[in-house]
Amino acid sequence: MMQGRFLRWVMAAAAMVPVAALAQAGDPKPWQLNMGRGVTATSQNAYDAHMLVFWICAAIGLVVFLAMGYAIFAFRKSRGAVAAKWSHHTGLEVLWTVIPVILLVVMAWPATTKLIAMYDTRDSAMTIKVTGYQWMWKYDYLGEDVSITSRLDRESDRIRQSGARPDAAANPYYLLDVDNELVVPVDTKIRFVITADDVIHSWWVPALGWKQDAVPGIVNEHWTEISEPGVYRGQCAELCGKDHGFMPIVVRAVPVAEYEQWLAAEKARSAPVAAQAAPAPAAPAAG
Ligand SMILES: [Cu+2]
Repeated sequence: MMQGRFLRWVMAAAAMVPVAALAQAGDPKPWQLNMGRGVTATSQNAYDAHMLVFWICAAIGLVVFLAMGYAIFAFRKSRGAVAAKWSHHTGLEVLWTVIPVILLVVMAWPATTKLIAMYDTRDSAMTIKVTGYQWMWKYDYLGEDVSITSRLDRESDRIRQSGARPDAAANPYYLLDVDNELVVPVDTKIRFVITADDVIHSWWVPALGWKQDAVPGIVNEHWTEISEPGVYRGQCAELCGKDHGFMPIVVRAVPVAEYEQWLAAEKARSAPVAAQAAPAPAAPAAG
């Protein structure tokens, strides 16, 4: 009877919930609702922690609203229901304290382990120094003598200066493309040291799963290990001046062999410049 109907309600509502949370990978898509799964252990850990909490919240919401709906419907005044008069129930009070505590521990335990792993930059295979400038990024491959400056690509810049309305079909990466991409190897633990030269910026590539402030005079660090080759885009995430919206980030993750080739080519390209920049030897004194 009444109970059978209640059970059918519960089952119908439960069937509707999974539609809300579908896993998504890589870069954000237009109208994406959930956070992305990303391409690093850090981003996937964050995604898993988020989904665990999401489902716990969804279950609590479901139980509370169903109980409330049932109470409103079944014990309505028109049916002659009279409110119970009690002010204290030890058993219930213990229950509604203990259950949330257990739930908090269940959520905090994995979240803390993941957070600790997220900040552990030890045993990195390489280090890249990221410096934020108004309004571009500089990447130094430490120990390799390779430096690149990465700024908004010419086409995006031309469109924005022209005042024309950008066309998403013709320029899908409008304001999300750069002249020089940050090339990194996959399956390699890369440490990033992040700072700025003028004002506070923030280096953020959603698919990597973290965002780090770039503060003048301070060196922050983070790490990443990308599992899938691909191009991952991001932006400066700190209001850093009038062109804050025009300093995108493009990370190109390639297989290790391809990265080695790229690095060798970059070294060869920058070597003559370095030689020119070196001070000329002092002329021998005339005797
Ligand atoms: Cu910035």
